[in-house]
Amino acid sequence: AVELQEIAKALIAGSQDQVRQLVGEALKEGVAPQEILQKGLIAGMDEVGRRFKANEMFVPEVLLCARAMHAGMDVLKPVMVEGAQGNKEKVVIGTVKGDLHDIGKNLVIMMLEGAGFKVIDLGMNVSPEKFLEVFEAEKPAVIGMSAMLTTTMQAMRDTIALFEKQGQRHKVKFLVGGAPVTAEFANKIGADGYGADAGEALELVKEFTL
Ligand code: B1M
Repeated sequence: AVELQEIAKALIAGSQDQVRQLVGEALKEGVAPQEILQKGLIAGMDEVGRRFKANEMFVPEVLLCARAMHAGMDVLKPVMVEGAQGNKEKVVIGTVKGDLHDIGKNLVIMMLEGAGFKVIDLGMNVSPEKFLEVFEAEKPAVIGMSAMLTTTMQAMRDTIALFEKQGQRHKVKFLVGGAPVTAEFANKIGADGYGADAGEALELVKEFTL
């Protein structure tokens, strides 16, 4: 049987192939995708974060780990979104300007798609102007913004301010999240909600679209 810890170890080692293979095996053995995600992939990335902070790991290695994480998520995704009824409302989501972290955002997308929401993923480094342009074209019910740096969090405020300036703010709900973001910050910048993790993000989007 695949030990979920092995998945975490393979991720820390930055081995895409091994992560892909182990996640596939765990799924075949009937381990729940949520458990593989939490105790395998996220547990591994937590350790990477610890080592990165302690200067025991550096950007090139962390990039490999991020690729391994994505490889594992790609295997889980079809299973997690299986059977979803895709008739729910539209959500536009992106990582804010200046920020190149997309793993958390992609997890939020997986949860939303799994619940049947139609997600338009703008990727990373999304400017306030881009959010507005896509909002006007797509008219989503919710806009989700992710930020992982204390410096890029401010772009969330800029985005909401731009919508206000253009008279569009009341037409959409803003959901924000990412490691440095707090409920207090979300409140301060006038967002409608803060999701501490992908599960909370889904609950809030459900509330917003009731
Ligand atoms: Co960077 N990085 N990184 N990094 N990186 C952090 C964020 C950092 C905390 C590491 C550290 O020093 N301890 C630190 C930020 C410090 C700060 O500002 N407070 C940091 C730094 C400094 C940097 C660089 C500046 C390093 C450098 O170049 N010297 C640089 C910046 C690049 C840029 O963005 N302009 C950089 C680069 C990178 C890589 C490219 C190497 C890589 C990203 C690859 C990628 O994403 N494709 C990377 C990584 C992987 C990390 C860590 C190790 C892991 C992040 C991650 O994916 N976590 C991270 C350390 C850490 O977080 N402890 C770190 C796993 C993921 C599942 O969690 O993203 O938190 P998370 O998402 C969660 C929740 O936050 C929430 O739900 C998710 C699932 O539960 N959530 C939302 C996220 N978005 C949400 C949106 C929502 C709702 C919930 O609604 C819309």
